[in-house]
Amino acid sequence: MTLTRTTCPYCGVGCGVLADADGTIKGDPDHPANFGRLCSKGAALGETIDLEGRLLHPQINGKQADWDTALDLVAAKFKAAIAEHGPDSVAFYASGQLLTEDYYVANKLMKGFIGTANIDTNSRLCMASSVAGHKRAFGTDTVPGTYEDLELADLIVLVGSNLAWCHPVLYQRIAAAKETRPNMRVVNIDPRRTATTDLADLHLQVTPDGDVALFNGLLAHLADAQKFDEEFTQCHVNGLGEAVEAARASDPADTGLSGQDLTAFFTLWASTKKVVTVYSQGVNQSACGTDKVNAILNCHLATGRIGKPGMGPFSVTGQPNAMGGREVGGLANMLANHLELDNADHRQAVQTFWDSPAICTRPGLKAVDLFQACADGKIKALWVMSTNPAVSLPDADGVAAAIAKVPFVVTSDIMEKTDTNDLAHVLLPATGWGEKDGTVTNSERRMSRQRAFLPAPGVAKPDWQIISDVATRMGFGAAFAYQNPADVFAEYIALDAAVAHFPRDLDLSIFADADYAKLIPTQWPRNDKRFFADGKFYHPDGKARMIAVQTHALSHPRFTLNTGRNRDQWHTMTRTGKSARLGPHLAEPYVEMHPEDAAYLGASPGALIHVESIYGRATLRTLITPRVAKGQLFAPMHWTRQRSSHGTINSITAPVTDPFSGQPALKFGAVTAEVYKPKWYGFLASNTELTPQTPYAAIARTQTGWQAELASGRIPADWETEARTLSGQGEGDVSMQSDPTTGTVRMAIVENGLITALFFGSSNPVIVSRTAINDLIGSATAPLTALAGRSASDQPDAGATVCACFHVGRNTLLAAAANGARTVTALGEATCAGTNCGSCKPELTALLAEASLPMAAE
Ligand SMILES: Nc1nc2c(c(=O)[nH]1)N[C@H]1C(S)=C(S)[C@@H](COP(=O)(O)OP(=O)(O)OC[C@H]3O[C@@H](n4cnc5c(=O)[nH]c(N)nc54)[C@H](O)[C@@H]3O)O[C@H]1N2
Ligand SMILES: Nc1nc2c(c(=O)[nH]1)N[C@H]1C(S)=C(S)[C@@H](COP(=O)(O)OP(=O)(O)OC[C@H]3O[C@@H](n4cnc5c(=O)[nH]c(N)nc54)[C@H](O)[C@@H]3O)O[C@H]1N2
Ligand code: SF4
Ligand SMILES: [Mo]
Repeated sequence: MTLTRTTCPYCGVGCGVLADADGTIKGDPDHPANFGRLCSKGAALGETIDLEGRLLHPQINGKQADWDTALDLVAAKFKAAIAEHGPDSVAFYASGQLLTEDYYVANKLMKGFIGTANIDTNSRLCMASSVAGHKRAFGTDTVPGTYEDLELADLIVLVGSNLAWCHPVLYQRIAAAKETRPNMRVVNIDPRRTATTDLADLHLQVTPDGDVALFNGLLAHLADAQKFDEEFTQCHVNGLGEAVEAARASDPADTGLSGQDLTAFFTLWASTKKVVTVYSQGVNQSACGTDKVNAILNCHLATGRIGKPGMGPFSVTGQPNAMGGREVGGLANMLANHLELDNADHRQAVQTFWDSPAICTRPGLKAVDLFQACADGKIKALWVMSTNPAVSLPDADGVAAAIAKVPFVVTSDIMEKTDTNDLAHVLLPATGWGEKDGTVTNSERRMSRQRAFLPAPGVAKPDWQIISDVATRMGFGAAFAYQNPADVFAEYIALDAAVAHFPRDLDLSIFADADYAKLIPTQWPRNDKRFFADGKFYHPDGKARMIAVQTHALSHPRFTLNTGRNRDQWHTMTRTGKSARLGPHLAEPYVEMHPEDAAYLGASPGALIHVESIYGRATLRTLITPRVAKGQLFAPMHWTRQRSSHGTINSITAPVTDPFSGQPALKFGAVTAEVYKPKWYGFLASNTELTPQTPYAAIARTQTGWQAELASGRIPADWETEARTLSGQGEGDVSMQSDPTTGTVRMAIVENGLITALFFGSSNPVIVSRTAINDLIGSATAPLTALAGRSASDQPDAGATVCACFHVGRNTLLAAAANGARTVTALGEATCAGTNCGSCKPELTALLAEASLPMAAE
């Protein structure tokens, strides 16, 4: 079988994948990002390429339309808005999940032809603070690190990064390096304990946003310990004195860490030359995100620990093409190809190259402001591409209301039902991963090809083509006459050559003669060049800048909210949510809460909690755990209104942004919390898709169909009718058991001898094994056995899924551990867990270390 060589569409690690239309997915052993490894999400890609839920045809106001009608309408509406209200009255909101070719074309249409910079992207929520910090320090947005540096380092500092879940293959590479070089040290800086912490020699449970104080403290320590690289700083760095002065002014107590922890960290850092500091959203997504970035960069610049093997700051990108989006200049304050919007020569050069009628002259609206402008009625036509802002932006309900106010909204997506699509007038079907061709750039600046191995479904088209078709209908046909993505790529590389005389870090000359079809993963500027090795930076004087960063007083209300990611879900779940393999690992929107907080609120395990802010309310299952500090709640960002009644966490996050980058502070906000006391809780498993209408509901895909967690303040008049309505199963025989004294009801619906639905209701949170119940759906198990709430007696209950690849549950693992499997390897031999993608290994370690805490849906 010939497998197609392509790249994973999820995280910024950018793993090479070998894929086939029959669903075969393998890690590409020759790809330098992963050398054959894949994580659980990558390994399950085959389960997400079916056409269930796909948008296959254009739609206008909910009705199927042909391409000509839809494209004519989009072009006409954008033209009319521009004619009547000017170019700033229209906006694009794009995504780091677009391919470079798509992104380039969208940026060109907006900035060169429509003539406004009102194109921003979800990278504003993701990488903007790193971009701003890099520019302040280096003069350019340069990520100097490479993955190899992680393996060469003697100390890796992970700041605000849950690498084990979010960049699993990088985590595995570090874990492997640490195994071969046991002297390697890992420090994890995160207000909560995560799967990543298990690899760390030192966990600094910093106070939220205490990072500036921490790295300022480090800089002051390095100064005192005379660890600065005098020669390097004298020749290559400005601003050292002011930065050190500011660092000395900040109070280490603001880190919330003990003197012992601080000393341990400072001396380790000071005494280790090869230090790589990896940072991610715990740094970027903050009201002081840019300052956090510069506080980190300051320490590397002062010690000259940059531009050399095994050392340097390393901002890891989240999305598969976050880096490519930055290259093409997809943000509202960038031009193209790392050129500056506020530089008239740069603008002139781009306009000449594009031969365009216009060029934007000032920055456009950044994401949060863009949707505020929608709310204010200033945006008359909006096009959302490959992102789901009604879920992923702070104050998501406000954003949804703002989108609903825009007179004309277009979305391009691969799925039909999303919270943002629900608000659009026109839906345009895009080809998705496996169906389209193009390039992506990963965290280490390595460009790889995504290649198609599936036909386009329905009449879906690639994004670059959809955008070009609209551009053509707006009268710009000559400049958008691309026949294929290779044409776009060639133009992008040619633009780079045309502006090569401007000093920039971006240099794509290595791709000048590339054979697009055969393009192998390649780093810019050259595979062998190390940025800043020569001490040259990109400020006009060629030097880097240390920035004086100050700490700000933070108020700490009784409860604050931190948000982030789960191991097996991707953002708003439009793709990973389809996979039964990925569904069971944390199957319900939950909130991590410290045991003392649970006691304070009177929340028992499994209780539902209302978490509220001035923006809205979320209702989440408690996961009581000392992983989070007292007063700090943590909730995942993944749940949408499609999958939960009140699980969309951004309903309560605030649109507070960093002053330099405009990136929202999604990790720290004031909230209140109280226990929700419904009259009954329920769990429902079914062989059909569920759309329950109870006041609290959360659905998930399972191996045998769907499951729903339910709760309501109203006891139904008749449980049988209720269960039939909730499961949508009018047919079938019902077996029911109820116990009025405990307030429990159990029901099985059986059709043709097979169980089609099982319902468990209780006045307390339902305690049954979800895995065992789901496994019974579709089986011929006798209803009474099924209603016992566990699997048939010869099959012990596997417990909550830990290993997604082999569907190994917690109880199975605990049993294996009790039988003598005391290492991760031994658990793997006994149960297969962790032996495919390895993403669950940190959880296996935790499970071995202690009988770890109950998962949300247990
Ligand atoms: N499984 C999975 N992987 C993904 C994604 C996904 O959706 N699912 N998304 C991808 C994308 S786009 C991105 S951007 C990356 C994000 O990757 P990460 O940034 O690693 O993930 P997050 O969970 O958002 O946040 C990381 C950590 O920041 C911590 N944190 C919160 N506040 C602070 C603080 O003040 N200081 C410090 N030091 N830490 C803090 C949180 O507790 C959290 O553990 O993941 C990528 N990979
Ligand atoms: N509270 C909180 N909120 C957050 C974060 C957080 O940590 N906490 N993280 C933020 C970050 S870092 C990010 S990156 C964002 C991510 O947030 P979003 O970008 O909104 O999330 P996705 O679910 O990845 O949305 C991608 C959309 O594109 C569609 N799609 C997939 N492939 C294609 C394609 O090829 N073409 C087109 N046209 N569409 C496609 C998908 O179906 C989906 O609807 O969320 C941000 N929001
Ligand atoms: S680490 Fe996982 S999600 Fe990220 S690119 Fe690799 S396989 Fe895909
Ligand atoms: Mo992201």
